[in-house]
Amino acid sequence: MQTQRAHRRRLVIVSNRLPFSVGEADGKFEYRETTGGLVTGLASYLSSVGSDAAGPAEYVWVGWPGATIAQESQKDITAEALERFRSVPVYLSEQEMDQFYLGFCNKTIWPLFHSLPSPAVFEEPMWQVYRKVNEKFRDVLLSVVGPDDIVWIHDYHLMLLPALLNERMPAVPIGFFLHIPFPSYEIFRLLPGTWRKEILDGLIGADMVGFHTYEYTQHFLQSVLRILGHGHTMGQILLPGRDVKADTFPMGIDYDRYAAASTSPEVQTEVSRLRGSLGEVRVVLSADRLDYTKGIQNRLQGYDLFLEQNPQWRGKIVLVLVVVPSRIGVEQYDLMKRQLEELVGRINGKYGIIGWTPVVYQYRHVPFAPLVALYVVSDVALVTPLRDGMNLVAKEYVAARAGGDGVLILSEMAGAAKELGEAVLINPNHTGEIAAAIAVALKIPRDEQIRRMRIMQGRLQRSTVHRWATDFVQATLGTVEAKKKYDTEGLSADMCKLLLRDYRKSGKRLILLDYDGTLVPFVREHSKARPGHRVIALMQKLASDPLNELVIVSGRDRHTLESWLGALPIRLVAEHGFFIRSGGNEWRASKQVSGDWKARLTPILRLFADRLPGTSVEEKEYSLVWHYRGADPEQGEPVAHELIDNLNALTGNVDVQIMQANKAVEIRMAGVNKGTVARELIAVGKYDFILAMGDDRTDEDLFAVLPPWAFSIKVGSAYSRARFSCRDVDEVHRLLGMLTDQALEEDIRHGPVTRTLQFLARLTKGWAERR
Ligand code: GDG
Repeated sequence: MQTQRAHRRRLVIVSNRLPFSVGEADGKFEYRETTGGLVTGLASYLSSVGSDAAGPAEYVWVGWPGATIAQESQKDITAEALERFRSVPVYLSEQEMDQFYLGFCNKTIWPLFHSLPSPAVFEEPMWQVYRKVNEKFRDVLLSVVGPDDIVWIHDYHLMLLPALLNERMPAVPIGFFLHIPFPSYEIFRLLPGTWRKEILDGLIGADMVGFHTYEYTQHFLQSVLRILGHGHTMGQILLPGRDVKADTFPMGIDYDRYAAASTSPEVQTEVSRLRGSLGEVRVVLSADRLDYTKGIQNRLQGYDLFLEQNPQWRGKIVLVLVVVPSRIGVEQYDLMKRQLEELVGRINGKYGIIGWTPVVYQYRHVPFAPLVALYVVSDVALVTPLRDGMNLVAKEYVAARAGGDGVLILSEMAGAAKELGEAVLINPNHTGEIAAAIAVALKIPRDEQIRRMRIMQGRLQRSTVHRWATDFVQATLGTVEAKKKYDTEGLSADMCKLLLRDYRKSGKRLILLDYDGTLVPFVREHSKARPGHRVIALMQKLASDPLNELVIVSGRDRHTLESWLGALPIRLVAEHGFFIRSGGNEWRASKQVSGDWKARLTPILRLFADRLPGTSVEEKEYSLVWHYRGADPEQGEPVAHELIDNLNALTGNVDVQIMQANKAVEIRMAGVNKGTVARELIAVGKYDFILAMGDDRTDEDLFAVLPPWAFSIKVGSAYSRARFSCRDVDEVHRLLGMLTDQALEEDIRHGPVTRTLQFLARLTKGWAERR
């Protein structure tokens, strides 16, 4: 199913629905263009794809074709979809659609993400199918996406897809945009543990994750921090080997299309027809898909209350209630429709008189021109969702008000409220507020209506859907540069070959290794990071080579190092260089100092440890550490800054240094660091090979003093003075394993190096695939 390839980047759009639907009539397939928000919204952007040299050259759309298609017909439909709609269908069975779309998407994610947890169901079979369908999308994408393409995945149906795809095509830039709100952590965590983790892991498989509002972006980042433990800087989440950016892109509309249509002859004819049938009344418009999140019931109740409180308006106002059929077959929606109709009937029965019906109700899809005509005839638009990702109807109403009059009543729970502050903003949960807002709207003088409308129009005119899509695609493409950053820093097969060759050639080697985060992974309790058999065996092997001088350079206290590594014939450096022990000899201090300051500062650290649960104080001979790895992930950083401020104030004339380390604040003697020890060792050693590995800021001191030819390797991602970087502790082990591999040694000494090359290929396989 390989589609045509182009030289310039192609944009691959992925969404649950394709821009067309397939149906069968008289044994023949019929294709109908769909008019959903996304399709219509993107149309103007897609029509310009190819015209901007910086953007993609062409596009293709991947998604579900709107019906279950028998296997024997799929080939023909695939061919026609590509030809006519630049689309590649993902075929799903009825059962899959039932569990995936009607099930997990609409019964679990939709209510929960709209902060309405009570209708949400949590059913394992639905989740399993959700996963399976995301994998099906991935499989289709693997046959469509080329190495130069950019992929833009849309919405809550496909939240696992970014990671599934990134795993297989790590070099392809992936953007993900969520059209609905991202809920607060308290709501998101209602998802079962494995699901919520997998969903977040799925999303951060993208290079760019976009949301409509700043609030949703923050909610997402908070969940990523609290559930996955990944912090961020200005929305940039640093992961081992790659960065992910979360950012806000409020979706706009095709402003000119609505503005121009509103004065077009076609719409004007429709407007006259509408005015004729509605009569001399003020018109309030309500138009949305049938959905409980849209707050249609509250709106009707608010209107009911308005008519009750303002009898003078009876007979002079009409609410045009357009409900667009949606999710037909989902019980909850069917029930809601019945309830709505009952409510409309009640209001009409309560206030209606011959010649005046308070609510004019329509349950059907309204095509573009009649919809714009409704925007044009309505004095007030009543948009009151209980929660809404953005809400484009509100924006379309504003765009269609060519004369500048008209009042928008907008729920503050819609994303659009962030941009449309000049509307009459209401809380939709309070019927009284809705009723009062209608009364207020009807009294706003025309001048004031125009003033507010013009401000909103100006804003929407600038932030169009075209700009939204361009910004998003450009931002995602920008991540290609970020990916390159890791390319050049990472351990390549060539660098490994060089390292191995230099190692073998050399006659005297110095190997400097940090302990925590380099040789062993971090654990919540720092006293529990004892080395396992693998580490001990590796150290033993390295140390047994008489050409090697192996040094563990740690910030830990000497007693811990002694008890964990003391049996090995290696050099130990404790407290960041303060204590040194060579081979089996005694420890010696590198500087004679007084540690009096400790007695004064320990109580402060203890106070902070009491204040923030999960933190602890580590007392060493010449340093003190406050560890906060076990603390609430959001509170750790700010409390650490507060502690540092306090300590700085108290240590102005003491010879100590206050360091922010990896999830720890450390106070230690000034003038001694890992670099000072390394410099001493290098000065006396005459080494012709030096390897240094470390993950922490304190290791930067070490990297800084090494000769330029030394192999310095930073473990993990972040800026570093090291020449190279590797991903994690596991890669450190593999690299050290490579140095001590006997078979390779033989190989290199005695001839064909095929085995070495095979080994290197294996070793660097993971690295190569990631880039
Ligand atoms: C989701 C989020 C977010 C087409 N036919 C009719 C009709 N349309 C068009 C409207 C508008 C679109 O459908 C509806 O968009 P909304 O934004 O109002 O709502 P959702 O469909 O729930 O869309 C939402 C959006 O994605 C984009 O990210 O804003 O928050 O839930 O363009 O013109 N509209 C009406 N009658 C029709 O017959 N009223």
